[in-house]
Amino acid sequence: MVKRFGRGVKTAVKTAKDWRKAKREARTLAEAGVLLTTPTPHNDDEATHPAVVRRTIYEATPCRTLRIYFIKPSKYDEQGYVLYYWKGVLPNNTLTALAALNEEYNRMRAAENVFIETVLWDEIVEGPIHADTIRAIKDKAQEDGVEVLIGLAGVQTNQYPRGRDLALQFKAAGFPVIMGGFHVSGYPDSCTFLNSCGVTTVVGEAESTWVGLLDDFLRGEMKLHYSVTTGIRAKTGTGEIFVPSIAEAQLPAIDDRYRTQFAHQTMTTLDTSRGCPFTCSYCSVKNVMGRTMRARDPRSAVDWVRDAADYHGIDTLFLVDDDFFRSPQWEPLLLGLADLRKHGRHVNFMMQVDIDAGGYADLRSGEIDSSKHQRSRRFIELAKEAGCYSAFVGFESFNPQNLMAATKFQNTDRRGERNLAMAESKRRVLEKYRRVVENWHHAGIAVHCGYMIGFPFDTPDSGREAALDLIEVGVDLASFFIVTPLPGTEDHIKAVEEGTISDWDFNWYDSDHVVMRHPTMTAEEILKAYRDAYTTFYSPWRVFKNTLTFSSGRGLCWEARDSITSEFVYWAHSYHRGRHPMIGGVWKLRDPLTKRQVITDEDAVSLYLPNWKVGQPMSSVSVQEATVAAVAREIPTLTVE
Ligand code: B12
Ligand code: SF4
Repeated sequence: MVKRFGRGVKTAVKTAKDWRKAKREARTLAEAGVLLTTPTPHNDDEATHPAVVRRTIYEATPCRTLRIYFIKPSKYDEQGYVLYYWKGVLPNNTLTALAALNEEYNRMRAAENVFIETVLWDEIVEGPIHADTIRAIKDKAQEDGVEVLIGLAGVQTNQYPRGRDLALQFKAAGFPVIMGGFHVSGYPDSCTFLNSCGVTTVVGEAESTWVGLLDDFLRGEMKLHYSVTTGIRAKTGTGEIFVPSIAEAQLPAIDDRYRTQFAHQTMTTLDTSRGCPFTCSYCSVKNVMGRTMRARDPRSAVDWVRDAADYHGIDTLFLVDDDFFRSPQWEPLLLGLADLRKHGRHVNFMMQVDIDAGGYADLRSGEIDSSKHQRSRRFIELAKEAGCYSAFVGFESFNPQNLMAATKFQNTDRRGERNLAMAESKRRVLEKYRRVVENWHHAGIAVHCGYMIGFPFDTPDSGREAALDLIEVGVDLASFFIVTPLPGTEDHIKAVEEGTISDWDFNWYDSDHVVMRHPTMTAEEILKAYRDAYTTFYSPWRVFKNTLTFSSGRGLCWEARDSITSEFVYWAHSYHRGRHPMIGGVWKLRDPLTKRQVITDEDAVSLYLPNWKVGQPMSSVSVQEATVAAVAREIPTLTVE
């Protein structure tokens, strides 16, 4: 039986106005896609690093054209509507990384009369896709005589329900559909389901699978499932996987049209390395990207930053590497960025690092400066010279029992002393965090920390206590998260084994909701502790003081003060509105046509693909046949009771 939401919302209303709007959007995006995929180096030197998109006069030659829509699905909000904003906070790195792979494909297959167009659609800022948009995409493709492939991109677990609903609607309309990202990469059950509906899944990083997949598609032989089977063998938290080397991988494309959707339009993202050597039990990075660190060629990355500044006016970067301090190439990259500054490109950046990156002053009397400390000292020095203004550091808990339970040993401070009293152990963690914050501040760099609520040894007072401790150690910005058993993590495996999962609706796996039972606290107590944490840290008085003083008094550089002052207000505002700031934006909008109608996979398939035979994985041939058959059908009418 199909579960339905909503009270009398006529989601099936198809006005000519909506249709025209959707068609216009598809046309604009298609044009943007052409610009995106046709970089022309402006002199011979730059022919070697043409990753950055430039507006060029482009002369088309008739060829087989495949228009790929990379769509980043949003999620459903508390009322069941697709969450989206007038302006976003950060452009999505997955979209730009995938767009770059298409550019590379075009270069590789230039002699074969095939051209790939890229269209990026980020639902959180470009608005939800509905039935009329799907029609418009189809009509536009027919008008232009191009083929279309739909790629649902960077789908995280909380975006899976929305991504799945879109995948099935596109499938019903006859499009070939692929889904990639952390959710399918960490949760084989969703792959099995999607494959059984004819949706192709891609597990892991696409750098080594994309060319093969596109070749298969163009031959009419796209498979239902792709994963990385060559490259570097990397350990995970539970076994081993293959991951691609990214040394020579195409750098992200910059789409100027897409950037206009964001509040800070001169900012973009770059992943310079991938993987993480640590084994935190709540995190899927080590299991999807492996524990062996891999980096892009630092020279190409620095050239990319130079081009981004010169041709796109980029002045701020978010290095999305999970732990830039563990990148094998941090030193040449920071030196290169520092050199760019000396040559007039003032590009500032924020980055994510582990606790040890800032741990250099962690010395007791009589201890000598170890190589570990020297490395951290050098790292901070160079980060400052290279233009870093903010370091995101995962503190996650002050309680060493929680850190041990989450196997986040790197944050504890035992120094070989096994039988430390709990009070002493806690004091040491606090002191370690304090020294780390002081070290970053000493270089003028702000500290943004991640902190989790709902670990096994947390109590109803943990939220408020944590916020007070974070204020005491001098953290500039804090993001709080509710502990969530994300598929693909050890925490998820354990929660399933112990039967502690309380909500299987993945829409709520956004670390803003309680989806797992706690050993001692109720869900309400966890939520209250979470709320206490942010209302204490972002109290009206602290917001007022921080704004009035322009974040002064902590030795931060000008760029850090500038960004922390506005981010502090935005973070406070988001939390007070009950939204996680990292899933946020400016001015929330609502499209009544896209109200959620189903929760489970089974209900989704009954609603969107009513005549589909679910359950038996199909061969690639039958997928093509079924897709052709589906073209003849109408897009299911999205009606609710
Ligand atoms: C940067 C980042 C953010 C940024 C935003 C993104 C940005 N501006 O780019 C911010 C800080 C806002 C953020 C927020 C959140 N994040 Co985040 N984030 C990351 C991080 C560190 C890097 C993402 C990235 O760019 N990776 C590099 C790209 C190239 O990799 P990728 O996205 O996986 O894409 C590759 C493959 O998956 C595959 N692929 C992906 N899509 C597709 C599609 C097709 C068709 C194909 C063929 C292939 C393919 O090919 C790609 C290229 O190799 C990742 C961790 C990580 N290592 O990826 C966490 C991560 C993705 N985030 C995570 C989470 C949970 C969140 C939040 C929910 C947290 C919160 N409560 O705020 C929010 C959700 C926000 C949102 N709406 O997306 C989790 C997701 C886990 C899961 N199973 O859901 C991750 C994995 C971190 C973790 N510790 O587990 N995040
Ligand atoms: S939480 Fe951070 S340090 Fe821990 S495994 Fe994940 S990326 Fe690495």
